[in-house]
Amino acid sequence: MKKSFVLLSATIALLFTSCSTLQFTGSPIGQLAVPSSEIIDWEQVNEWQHADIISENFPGMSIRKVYDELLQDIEGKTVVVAVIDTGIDITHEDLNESIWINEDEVPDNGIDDDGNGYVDDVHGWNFLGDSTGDQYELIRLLKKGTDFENKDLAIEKYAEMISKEGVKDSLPLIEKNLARDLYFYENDVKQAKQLGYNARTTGDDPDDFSQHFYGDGNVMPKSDDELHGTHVAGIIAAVRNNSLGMDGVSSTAKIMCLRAVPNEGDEYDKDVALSIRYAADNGAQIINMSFGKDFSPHSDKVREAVVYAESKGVLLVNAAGNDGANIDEVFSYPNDNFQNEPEVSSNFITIGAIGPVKNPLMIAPFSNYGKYNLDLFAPGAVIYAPVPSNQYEALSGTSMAAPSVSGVAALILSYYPKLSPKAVRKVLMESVVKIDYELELGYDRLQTTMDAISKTGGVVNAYNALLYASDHYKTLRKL
Ligand SMILES: [Ca+2]
Ligand SMILES: [Ca+2]
Ligand SMILES: [Ca+2]
Ligand SMILES: [Ca+2]
Repeated sequence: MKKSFVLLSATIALLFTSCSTLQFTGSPIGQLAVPSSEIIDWEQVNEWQHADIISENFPGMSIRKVYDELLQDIEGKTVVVAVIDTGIDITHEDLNESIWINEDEVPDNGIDDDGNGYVDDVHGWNFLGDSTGDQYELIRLLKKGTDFENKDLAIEKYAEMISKEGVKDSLPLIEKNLARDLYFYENDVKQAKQLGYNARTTGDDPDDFSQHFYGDGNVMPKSDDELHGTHVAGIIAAVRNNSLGMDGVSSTAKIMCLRAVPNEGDEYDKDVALSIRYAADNGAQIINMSFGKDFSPHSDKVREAVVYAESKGVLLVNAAGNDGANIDEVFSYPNDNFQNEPEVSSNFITIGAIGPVKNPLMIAPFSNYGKYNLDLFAPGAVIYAPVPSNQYEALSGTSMAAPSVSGVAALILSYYPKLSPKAVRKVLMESVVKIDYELELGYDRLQTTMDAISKTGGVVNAYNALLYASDHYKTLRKL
């Protein structure tokens, strides 16, 4: 039995090297038509995202099936995945081997050896400097006192934020306080909501996009609770089969670290746009973007960066957000379109979250959704992955669903490295496992179907994706 396995993989490897296009054979996984009534075995929940959606009791991405039945010992090419996020613990025991190294940059010599404008950028770049957190964009906008689109909505959202803390002033009074750049209850609300709080330490003007070079090359987290980026990176690329922690989806991904998302509060459009451009200019093939916000004063600049990344052959994987909202109605940024206008590019894919159940509660109640703006779903609730200081935690969010898809995209590019981002997006979308039974949506548990609230009506599936890429390779190469 063992011998035949070895022989088989040797044959496939030969095929791979001789005609350079790997061919996979297998039967694609069909739709999931009936909800399961089986009880979840919570002992088995760690790495449920790797389970086979049909033969196992969790609606995973069939990653184990891929490694067992398709890949075996076939080595894939390295794929660079940029993670735009909080800091990443590049010393983590289960992640350090998977961190991208800029070979042309000599560390810590104060010189921009590769001439890309960033000094000592060995593992990526930190656009936030020493800052540990920031305000929400709506507060930054309100503080400026100028009129902007959706100002009324911003004041309403601010009122919502502070009333959660027990402050219930009228909207006109709130607006009056905002206009004076102070708020009486400032000390009662969280730091990130305070009007006077200015966390930016990089010395640049965040509205001046001509200033590119600020921050530093230290991509590590700045506080103990800054764990988001490490977790996201681990879902994609935690070292496989090393008896530590968990397995990432991809065994060949190298993580380029771009620290641009404050641990609290909202990211700046400029840091996001420059991170996308840095990734595109320095060899990333995929960018994971597990962040988002309701107000984006320079969303045009971010979309320009998305289009630039497309020209450089980079796929962008975007988390849909955790407000349980329809993002076709309540717009969320970044996005590949402005307020439901046509998409500006073909390299952007937006991901919602499912939890570890194959019943009507499969869609995570916090997940945003939208027939136009949400492309597909992926495992994103109770995801066990690395956090700083060699620890591991189970976290939930569309932030965990996006890197699940980035990992699958890395698998595809690892074996089909010549595919364009448009082609990889097509593979991911055409190869979903459709969920074809009634589901409950949000905390109100409204009846819906996955098809009604997303473009594909399905969940990402790595096994189907590799078979699809194999079967349609010639057509895909033309995209
Ligand atoms: Ca450099
Ligand atoms: Ca250097
Ligand atoms: Ca591991
Ligand atoms: Ca879109």
